[in-house]
Amino acid sequence: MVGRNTQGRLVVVSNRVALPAQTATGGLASAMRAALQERGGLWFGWSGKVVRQDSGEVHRLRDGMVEYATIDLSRADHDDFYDGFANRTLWPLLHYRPDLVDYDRKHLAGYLRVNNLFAEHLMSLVKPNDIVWVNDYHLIPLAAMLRQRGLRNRIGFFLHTPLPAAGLLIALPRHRELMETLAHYDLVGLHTARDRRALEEYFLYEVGASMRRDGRLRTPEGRLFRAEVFPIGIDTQQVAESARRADEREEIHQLRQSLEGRALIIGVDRLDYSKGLPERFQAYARLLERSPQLHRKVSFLQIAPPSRGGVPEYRQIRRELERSAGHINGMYAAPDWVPIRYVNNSFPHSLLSGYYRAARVGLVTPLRDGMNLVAKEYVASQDPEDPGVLVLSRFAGAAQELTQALLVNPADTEEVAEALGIALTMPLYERRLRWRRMMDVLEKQDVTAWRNAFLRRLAE
Ligand code: GDG
Repeated sequence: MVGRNTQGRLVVVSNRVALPAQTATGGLASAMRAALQERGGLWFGWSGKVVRQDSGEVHRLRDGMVEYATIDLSRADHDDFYDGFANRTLWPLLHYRPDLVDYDRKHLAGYLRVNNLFAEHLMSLVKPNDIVWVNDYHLIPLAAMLRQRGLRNRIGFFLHTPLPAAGLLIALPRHRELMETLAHYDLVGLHTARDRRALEEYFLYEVGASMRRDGRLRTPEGRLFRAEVFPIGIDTQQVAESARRADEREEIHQLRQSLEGRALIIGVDRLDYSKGLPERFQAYARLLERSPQLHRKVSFLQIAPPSRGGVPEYRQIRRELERSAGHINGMYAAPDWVPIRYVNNSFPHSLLSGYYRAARVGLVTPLRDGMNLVAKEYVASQDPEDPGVLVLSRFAGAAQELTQALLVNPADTEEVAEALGIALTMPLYERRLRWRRMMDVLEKQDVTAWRNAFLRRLAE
């Protein structure tokens, strides 16, 4: 437990808030919920609702020691801030896709407007001793706006996406106005050493900051802040337990039955171009092309719940994948065998872990990913006696920790197809060995360790 009662409350700020009645999807939501339940505090963010006329009202809800405060967004704010600058400008930039960056001053204005709105509300919600933890690329300038209004509290920031090298960041028009605001935080957390180096390089060479002996960066204006690596983890024990229990469920029986002894390869991703899905489908097709002996012996299940449907690039990738899955099935399917099962639904976590456990191979091949929790969930869900094999992109933050996975370059179709072949035939003793090493890492660096490490550092 971190410093309960020694400081004020924890105030978590993120674009989306997981309210008590909602199932917390993803690691961020469950990590924050656990932290707040442990020490009490406040979670502030967008309600998820878009309204015609923003009433300025804060919706408040209390659940034990945790208070939730959310605001609605007007249509214009939502479109410019969320669909616009956050998801059409920053997301592609941070995922090394300058070709997809759509820059529009109107969107930037909306982004700043919503950050100002957040700051405005927070000023009346935050108490003097509270510690404030801001999350993700939607809210980069928030600390600067809070400082401008006189807030002196500890404020930390965690970036859940990768951070590309300075050479790429400068492609963003007016990048300094945005990036420099990071110096208003006391602590900036990133997933990997590469991301931290990118941040340091940017501040040293673009901003003209210097590195102090105590490891803090000092901007030319004299602002001091710290950037450190905190790789996010999962609730390892809970995922393992839920996978064990899922084995009893009807849905898992049905899946196993439908496989008729075939080896299952599984992929689970938000439908997002950063996840490398078209390349993954191609690699699977290449596997079938070069290994006729595998026909009818494998099945690839790709679960891909749609996300950010308001952004054109996401609608396009959805169409592209439908075509590709149809094409591959058309080429290879037999009356009694469908090579790709492509599912656009989302499933409760309790079921997902059962699906992971039923799969001989976890195929996680993002082109870029801050961490990738699916890779970790896949490993934690395995049966220790008969674990599956993880095929993992080198460009996921998780590859820094899960070095016993079969690491691949997702753009190299041949390499991914080869790794799939190796995974499908890997002997049991090697599978166990690799799995144990990865599980050791996941047990030690779980989500509680991540959160405590960040908060401890921020409180120092
Ligand atoms: C961002 C960063 C970073 C997926 N499908 C379903 C479902 N999921 C859950 C997974 C997992 C989570 O969503 C996805 O997390 P990832 O880490 O894989 O990816 P992003 O959503 O892009 O997350 C990423 C993360 O933030 C945390 O810092 O690792 O790099 O991009 O937990 O299980 N959950 C449910 N049904 C689904 O169908 N319930």
